[in-house]
Amino acid sequence: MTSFFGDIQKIAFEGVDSTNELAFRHYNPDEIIMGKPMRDHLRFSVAYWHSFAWEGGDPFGGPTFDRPWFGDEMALAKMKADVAFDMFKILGQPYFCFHDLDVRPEGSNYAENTCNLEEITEYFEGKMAETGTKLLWGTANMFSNRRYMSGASTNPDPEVFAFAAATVKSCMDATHRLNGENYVLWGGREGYETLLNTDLTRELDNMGRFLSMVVDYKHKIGFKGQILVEPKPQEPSKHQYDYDVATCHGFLQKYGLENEVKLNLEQGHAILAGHSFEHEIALAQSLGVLGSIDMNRNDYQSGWDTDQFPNNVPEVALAYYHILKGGGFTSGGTNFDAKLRRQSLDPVDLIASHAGAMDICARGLKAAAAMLEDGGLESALNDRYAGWSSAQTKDVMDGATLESLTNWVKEQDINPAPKSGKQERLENYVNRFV
Ligand code: XLS
Ligand code: NI
Ligand code: NI
Repeated sequence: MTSFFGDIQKIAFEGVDSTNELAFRHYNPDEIIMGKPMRDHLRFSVAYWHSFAWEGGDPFGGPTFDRPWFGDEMALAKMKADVAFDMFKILGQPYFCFHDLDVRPEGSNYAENTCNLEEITEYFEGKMAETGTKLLWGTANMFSNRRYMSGASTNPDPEVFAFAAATVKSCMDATHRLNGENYVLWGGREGYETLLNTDLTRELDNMGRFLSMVVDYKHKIGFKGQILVEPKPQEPSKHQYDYDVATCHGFLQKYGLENEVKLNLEQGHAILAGHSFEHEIALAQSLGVLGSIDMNRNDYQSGWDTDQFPNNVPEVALAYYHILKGGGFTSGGTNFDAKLRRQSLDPVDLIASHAGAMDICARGLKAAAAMLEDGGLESALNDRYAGWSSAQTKDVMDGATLESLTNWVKEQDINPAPKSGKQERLENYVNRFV
């Protein structure tokens, strides 16, 4: 262990009555929920970028964090990895996620970038073997460097498209080598600032072509992980092509990728798109493209993607309700795409924020499982749609036409009576569990 976290010990489950700030009150990894340990339902992951690469800057001020590994040398990248894996040991979460840029020094060209990434990948291999921490997903940062200011796969310059392709190849190779369970593409600058300079049709076609190449390469190297695209409506681009679940699904269908690519859904992105998180999860579930989640929350007043740690149990409970209802994660998990506030300077803040978030998710999961086991929401849903299950309705609807239904309405003198949607009663029901 490095000395960064001082004498902080591995976080233990102490039960709901514990007043220890650094203990789990709800996350009991071995506890069986609906036939499976909590650990395997939640599949927690730490995001390398927010916890170890982000320096605490905002649009009005520079770094606030003072971390001994900030800098551009390989030795510092390794120190950062040492501290990261120390934190993974303390938290005991099974997974982590990274972008190439989070983990390796930026080189002066593609060859140096790749060489640096390979060196760190090898270093990670040792650390992962030693700690048992696994890789939920890897990804390429194709939005920070100025070469990507007009997009990566949607850049008007084919040389940038090629550079991005080569970069994704190197990150897929690293992810494959580390047995990553998914590979993510978030299109930070795959969008536009103004239509005055944007050929939208060409950009979308290029994005489709790029993603097809990613899928082809996955099969070529025998990478068994799931390819995921992460929807977000805007920020940094004014308008991003991967707007939300519905938009991404339409895009995947248009380019024939709907059976190859799933989605990584982020709480804050759902809110930015004007949806609730459970809406995005339920829709992805329904379209067969739910892959994984980035768990966080936005500030409810500012309207920015503030990537705060989750702390709203009812919201988290409904998210897991839909995940569990759909059978739970397969390759996906709960990645904390969340960062400290820039005033939270201390090493212990990094630990407490994650431990608290893990506890919130565990509470949400337990509430979700209790609701599913109780079956109240399911039976209310079945009642509401019961008309569609009757033998008579099935007969009438089978091959129905506007004329046949008109005849039915006339012959039976159909005169429907409105029924209550019971929203408040259902909300009260949910509140019994959260
Ligand atoms: C940014 C995204 C990013 C992705 C990975 O808003 O959430 O962090 O998850 O590139
Ligand atoms: Ni985000
Ligand atoms: Ni994200």
